[in-house]
Amino acid sequence: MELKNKRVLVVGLGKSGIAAAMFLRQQGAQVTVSDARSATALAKEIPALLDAGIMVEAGGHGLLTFRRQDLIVISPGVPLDTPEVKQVIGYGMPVIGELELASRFLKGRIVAITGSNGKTTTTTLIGKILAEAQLLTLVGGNIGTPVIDLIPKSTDETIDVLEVSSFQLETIEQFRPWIAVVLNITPDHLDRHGSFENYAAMKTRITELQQADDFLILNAEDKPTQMVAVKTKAQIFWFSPRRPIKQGAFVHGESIVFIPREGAKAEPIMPVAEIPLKGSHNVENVLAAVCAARLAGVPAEKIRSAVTSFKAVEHRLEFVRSLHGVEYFNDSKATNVDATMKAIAAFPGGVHLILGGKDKDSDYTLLVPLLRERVKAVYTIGSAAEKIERQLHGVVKMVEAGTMDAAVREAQKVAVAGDVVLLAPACSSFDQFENYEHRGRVFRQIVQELS
Ligand code: UMA
Repeated sequence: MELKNKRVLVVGLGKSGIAAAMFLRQQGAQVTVSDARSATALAKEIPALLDAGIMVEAGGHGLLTFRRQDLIVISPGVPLDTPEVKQVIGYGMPVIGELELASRFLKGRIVAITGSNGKTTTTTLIGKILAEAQLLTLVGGNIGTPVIDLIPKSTDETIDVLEVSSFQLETIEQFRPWIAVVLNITPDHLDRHGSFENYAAMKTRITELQQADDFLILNAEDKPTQMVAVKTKAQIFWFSPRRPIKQGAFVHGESIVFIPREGAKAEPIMPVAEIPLKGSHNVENVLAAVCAARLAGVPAEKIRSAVTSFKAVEHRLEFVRSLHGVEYFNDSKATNVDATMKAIAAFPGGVHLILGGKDKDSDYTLLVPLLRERVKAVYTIGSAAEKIERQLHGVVKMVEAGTMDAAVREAQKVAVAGDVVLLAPACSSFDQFENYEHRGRVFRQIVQELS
């Protein structure tokens, strides 16, 4: 991809946009960035960009700025139906995302992980297993490090383990993973994708350019994920915690086993009891990681030692503290209903659940059976509170807490020894926090300060 002297517009000045703009500039492009936020809000970011010779448009996107370009690179958080983006696509202007741009320059083999839930845990775990097996491993993507930032470290020998979101997959053109993983597809981001079908179609794009010498790892227990199998040319490896698989990883008795090809003997990998993470969904994440690691050539004993020493990733069912016999867990990354269901299901009962934030067109009634079975009270926060209260009225005790601080304190008042206070909000965070990490940190701090 020749970028020298090309006029390139980067839309969105978050992590991806800044990384893309700087990279494009280094490649000799004439770069402009455009962001909806005001110059005041971007005061921290703008000076470094100007110093690098990058032009900045703040406080909104100007159609003229968009029309003057040779290429547009959009951040994952910018929808394709943003009016200016839509218009230039209509004129035939090339529009790609940061993932696509990065993948044109990234060296090494790509392991890409997508799914509605479990992406970050599985990405981190695969990265850890490969690194501990002495493979040159880079980890990035939706997990927090823009893929572009991996380019300087990537070589023909590296394995680039990338968490990829539906937002990033929406704008790929040539992105072709050597190993692709689809963990599950459950409703999420419906406000952006319009329907579950559109969202599932975006996730399916992960395998669009895979060929017969690539691998696709799929969840045999998740119907929408099974549909991805129809769309691939890659060799499929399945995983299941419930039943035997002909080619892939599954739980056999008390152990995880792997079958490298149909008809081959099952290789024992590790006892399920040695997985140090809470929740049955994490067994699925480990099974997916086992498939990826075996396909990358990592022997069973190395996988076992890396998994057994793995610690829960921050904000994913992260244990915060125990106070007067009440345990506090931070699952701020539970930004959709399915993730919240998995979080509740990780506990036998006595749950005080903090729910709410920015609604994503979600159906909270899906929580009803688990709320009845395991939850003592729900504490609502954020702008989705009213909808949640309406949908869950009469199901379980509801406390309109409003803020995180009030929610934690109200829960502390009534929780008794053996109970769990769980932040698993089923919503995005952007109404009250910068992002889910910020929300998780605020929760953790409030909990640490309880006496
Ligand atoms: N913006 C505009 N115009 C718009 C919309 C947004 O200018 O129409 C601007 C905002 O004002 C802001 C910037 O775009 O300045 C934000 O861009 P962004 O939302 O793409 O955020 P980044 O900081 O670049 O972070 C992105 C991912 N964010 C999203 O997909 C929303 C991060 O995933 C990712 O870690 C990062 O790139 C590095 O790859 C976060 C996420 O929430 C964790 N992902 C979703 C999820 O996991 O569910 C998909």
